[in-house]
Amino acid sequence: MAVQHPTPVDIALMAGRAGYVLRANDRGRFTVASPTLYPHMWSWDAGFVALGIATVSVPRALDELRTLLSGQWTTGMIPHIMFHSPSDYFPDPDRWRTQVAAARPVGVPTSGITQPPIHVIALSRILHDARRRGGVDQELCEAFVVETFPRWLAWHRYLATARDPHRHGLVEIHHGWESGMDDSPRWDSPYSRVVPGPMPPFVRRDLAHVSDPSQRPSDAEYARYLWLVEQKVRARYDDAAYRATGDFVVGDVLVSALLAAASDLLADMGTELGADPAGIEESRAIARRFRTGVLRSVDPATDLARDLDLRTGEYLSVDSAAGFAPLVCGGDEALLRRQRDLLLGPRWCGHSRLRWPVVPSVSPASPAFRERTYWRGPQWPVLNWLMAWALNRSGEQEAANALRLAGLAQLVDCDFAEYYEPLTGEQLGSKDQSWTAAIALDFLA
Ligand code: 9YW
Repeated sequence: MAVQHPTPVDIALMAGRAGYVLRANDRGRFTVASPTLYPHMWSWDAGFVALGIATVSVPRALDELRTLLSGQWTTGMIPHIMFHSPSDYFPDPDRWRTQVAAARPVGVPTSGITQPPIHVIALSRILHDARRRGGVDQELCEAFVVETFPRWLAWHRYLATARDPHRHGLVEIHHGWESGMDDSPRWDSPYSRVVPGPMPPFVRRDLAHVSDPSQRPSDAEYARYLWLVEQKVRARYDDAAYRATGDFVVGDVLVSALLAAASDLLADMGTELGADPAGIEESRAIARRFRTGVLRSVDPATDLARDLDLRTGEYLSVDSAAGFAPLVCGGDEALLRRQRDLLLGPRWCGHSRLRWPVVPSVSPASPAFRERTYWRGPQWPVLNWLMAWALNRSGEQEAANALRLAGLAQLVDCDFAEYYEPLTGEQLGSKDQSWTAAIALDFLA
């Protein structure tokens, strides 16, 4: 179906409504991921949210990142959720029990796992905006980069060391939630070896906020997720102790590609602003190692990058959008062009049954594809934004713009849903999702 480009009126309405959503989800110094389903600050959501807010207010965008950094653990880890106030979200701090961890921050309860390192990519977008505006915005942002450079480096160093002790060049995740793509078929094989043991009973709260439970992970999947939390608690959130005992240990290609791209951008910003040369060199070395790891994982038969199950030593071949990790980290021009064509072609965005030619989480041509279930097929606007950003950065402006325009057309109803049914275009999950509104603002800027 041909994409109808948004009209100037659509654009004005969308920008206004996206700004309104972010304003409504603003809790002062942080933004909730969504008003009902996710009433806290999520790590990678905060990165996207910050870059969206920056199109309206650079100081407020920097505050978002500052708040996020206030939850950083002494290991350098940025936790995947910060719980600033009580709510009925589950798993809550009582389930995470991070008080057993020596490295937790003081003052704010957090979860005990991570999410993808999008933050420095967001920061570089914010710096770009701030420089375009000049004046106080530029001064504030440049000062923020200089001040926080060591904190971002510590975050990346944590991923590069504690999460890659054997130097595979792939960041190890200890939970599917750490990938940001909770129930993706990427994790079906490693989760098949996760057998829940005795743990406290639980009541899911997420199902109360959606009309149809099939849009969310199943109860059996949820039990495995909570079992891994138990295993992390038993290891006192020590990465080596978890590695020795935990059921789920996988090298994640998309997290690794984001780490490589973010490390290069950190080094670029550090060079421009006179940061510590040793830190800049360390950042470049991290970028090189993880780019190599991602490129090494590419399956020559499909041209897609593969996660590595570190419990079995096997690469995981699944047609998920994470396979386009090399687009994100770059490093192989010929592969990049092949991935561009693959992404826009009939197995992915150009699939004839798609309502909008927007990146689906799983290829509609794959047997694993399920159009209504969370990360098993639906389109997530942030993923589309990420691929558009990656193409743009690689000099593929035409392809990037195609994703951008299709992404905007998908959002023209201004409900900013969490994810979309790719065949019908129906909104799924939460409405007024902060990161969806944020990427719309960035696409419109
Ligand atoms: C959950 C907040 C988060 C995202 C994740 C997404 C979902 C939370 O929502 O996870 O409870 O399932 O999978 O990527 O950060 O938007």
